[in-house]
Amino acid sequence: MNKIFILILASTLGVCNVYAQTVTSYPPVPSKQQLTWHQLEFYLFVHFGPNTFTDIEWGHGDEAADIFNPANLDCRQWARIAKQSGAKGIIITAKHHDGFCLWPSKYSKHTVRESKWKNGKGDVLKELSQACREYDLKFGVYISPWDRNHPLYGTPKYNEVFVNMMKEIFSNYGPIWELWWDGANGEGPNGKKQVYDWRKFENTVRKISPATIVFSDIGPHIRWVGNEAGIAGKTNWNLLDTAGYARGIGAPHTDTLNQGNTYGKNWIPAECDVSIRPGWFYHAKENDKVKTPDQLFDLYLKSVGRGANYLLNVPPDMRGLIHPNDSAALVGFKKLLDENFKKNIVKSKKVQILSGKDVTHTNFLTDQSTKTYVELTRYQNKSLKFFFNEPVEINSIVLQEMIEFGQRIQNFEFVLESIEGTHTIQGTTVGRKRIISFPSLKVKSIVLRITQAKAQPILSEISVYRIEETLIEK
Ligand code: FUL
Repeated sequence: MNKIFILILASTLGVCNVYAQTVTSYPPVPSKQQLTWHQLEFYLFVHFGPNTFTDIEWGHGDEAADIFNPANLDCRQWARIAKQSGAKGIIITAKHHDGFCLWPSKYSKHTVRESKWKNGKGDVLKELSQACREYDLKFGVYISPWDRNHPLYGTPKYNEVFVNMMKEIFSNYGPIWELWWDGANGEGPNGKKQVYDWRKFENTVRKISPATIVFSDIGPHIRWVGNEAGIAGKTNWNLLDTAGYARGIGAPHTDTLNQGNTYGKNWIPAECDVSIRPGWFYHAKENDKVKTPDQLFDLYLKSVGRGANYLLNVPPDMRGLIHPNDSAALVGFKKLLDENFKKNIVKSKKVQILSGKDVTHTNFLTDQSTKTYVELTRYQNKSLKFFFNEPVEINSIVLQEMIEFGQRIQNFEFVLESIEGTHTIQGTTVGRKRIISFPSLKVKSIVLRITQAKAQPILSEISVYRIEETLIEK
């Protein structure tokens, strides 16, 4: 039964007063690939390369390739840990700013082939792409356009080199799920800056791998969140205006990247990149500075809980393995997610839709299916209510908007009736997921009102939890 039919049937039976036939998209809307991307929520970033061995963050490109020599590299260990932590994929620095290629590229002389590792016969992209396939993880690559090693950098010919490298990667290790174009752009070995041919880069990807999601500061498919702390705006539109900006040489203000544009012309959602350690690459001196499971959970609330995706960097050490401190933190984080979001207090519970004196009911918002939804026509006159016979203790409410029809909600409010009195909590955007957490209250009822929207709001789910009090958003 398709969802339109379910809704028509429901309204015919008087189960709820929603009218599926009025549902029209409010553009811009996400593409099919972007929708799938939204559903992934959380995945790992892996920064690995010569910097791992030189103990610095930005290699100069003149380091001897020999330095790259992980004694026990095991991409299956990375994949296993990613899987255990609930991550849905891995994006690796195939080439960072030092230009060193983690695959034996024909278009560079600074690669794994020139290193001591496996006598120059190793290929990290091959091993990781295979491990991801084995563990059912998406595989993505970061390829830095900035290259501090390549002799052609700073000349038009480098654009060809970059295109050829992408072609190599797509054809030898694909499918590539996400491609990460970093924004840093400095001088090459000859002191020159590159004028990138972004149009050509983009056309190449579109032609050879149209399903790949492309990240850069301003998209085309996914945008940078404007900070490297993993935090999306409390107001977070999946929309961005990019006219007048050029990739690599100009982007909207970081606040705009953080919050999006309310009436932005393009669907370009935010991805929150952040490292589990202070640096992006492994440094032994940071072994005791790994984020705790609680901190990782807080970042989940501030990224996924604000409608963005969470890209968490976990850098392997000089052996080529994820350090036990990092894997312990990841496992702890997964445990917190599982335990705290296990019991949805309103699962399958009927929601009352109040409109003047009319009261109808729906369970589409609590059926744990993002396929059923409720459109609130004339939303200004409506509120949604959960009533509890016995007061229940809660401190988190999760809202989900049906983003395939466009992001619509601008402001909402919860009125919580507790034994101590009435508490009002206000919020702005919802998007794919919005988690609101607050100090615990024993509530008799929860009322939700959408106070401002760009078009009739369409909700797909509401869930309610009591998470550990120490975990509510800091
Ligand atoms: C930045 C880079 O300069 C850092 O080294 C790191 O790769 C980070 C994710 O992006 O622009």
